[in-house]
Amino acid sequence: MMSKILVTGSVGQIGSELTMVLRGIYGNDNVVAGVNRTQPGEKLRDSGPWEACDCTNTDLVDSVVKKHKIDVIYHLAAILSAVAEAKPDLAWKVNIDGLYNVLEVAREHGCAVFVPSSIGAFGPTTPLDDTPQDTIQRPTSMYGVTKVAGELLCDYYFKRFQVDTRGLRYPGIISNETLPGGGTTDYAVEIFYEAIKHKKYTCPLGAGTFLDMMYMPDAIDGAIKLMEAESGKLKHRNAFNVTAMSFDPEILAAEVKKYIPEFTMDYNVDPVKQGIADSWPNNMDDSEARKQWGWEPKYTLPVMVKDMIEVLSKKLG
Ligand code: NAD
Ligand code: AKB
Repeated sequence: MMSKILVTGSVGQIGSELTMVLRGIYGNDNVVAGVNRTQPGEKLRDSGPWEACDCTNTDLVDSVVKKHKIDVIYHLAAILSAVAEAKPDLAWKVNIDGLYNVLEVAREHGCAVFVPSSIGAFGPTTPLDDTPQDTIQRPTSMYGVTKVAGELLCDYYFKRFQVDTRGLRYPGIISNETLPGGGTTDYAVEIFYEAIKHKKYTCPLGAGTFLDMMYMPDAIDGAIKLMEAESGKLKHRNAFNVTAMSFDPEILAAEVKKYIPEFTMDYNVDPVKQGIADSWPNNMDDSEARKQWGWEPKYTLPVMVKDMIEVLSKKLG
């Protein structure tokens, strides 16, 4: 049976690309782009259906799911870590109340739900190297609090109501279509725009800050592969550690310099972002995702950097 899919937060960094890939696979008319206040861009608007879908409004989510007979929801609407620290009330409303509403609608209409978690679901007492799939999760950021609660809520809806919830703990996602939405790992995208436009970048995270990262095509493949995986094979559902590379700003800058030799980087450390980054894993162990549903990222750091420079150089003229 062909899936009818709703993507919430579809104009965001991940949604803007995931929606288009889903349309390519499942058919344009079968993938509804859910938007909040921002109007969808031309690509999303002209290639398939779109609907206003503020996840804090249960009736609205319910009416979109009913109208389009949705059976799979990719729930991407969220407030990211740096914005969540500045606006904890909004983060709670969107990341917790919004998720609860989506799960309730999914329960009512029998939808499967993909919900991204994050490296932000870990905290300073987590083992930060080779972070295991099952380990201490005591995050100290508002974003992290909502991500752990979200993982647990999704597990609960599966156990209690058999809602087919699945999720990935994404690391920082690097992409060239839509700018990131206010996270701690945004520097790893911004550096490319600044290097190409101005040949210099001021980094808000200090040298030596190692974090897991991933290129967008792998992030999209992972989400779809997990949603297509045979349910019986999944021992964990919410949420799988997944990573593709780990680096600090110095290593990334050195890689960028290979293409733009005159590029220079200095630092102006943002204490909020640095505090969050220091509490997140340096590199996660994603062997459970590899074992249970065949996770296998394709992009290494050098391949990702080459592609980012090529694509953005064309895009930015
Ligand atoms: P983003 O900030 O780029 O996009 C989120 C979208 O949600 C935005 O378009 C925003 O307008 C929308 N939104 C906000 N409030 C809403 C509401 N009330 N109703 C409906 N939509 C609303 O975020 P993203 O990077 O695309 O992230 C998608 C998901 O992946 C989030 O759950 C995020 O926590 C997770 N994630 C992202 C990254 C990353 O590096 N991008 C890493 C780990 C996890
Ligand atoms: C953020 O930095 O908030 C996100 C994430 C890793 O969850 N990019």
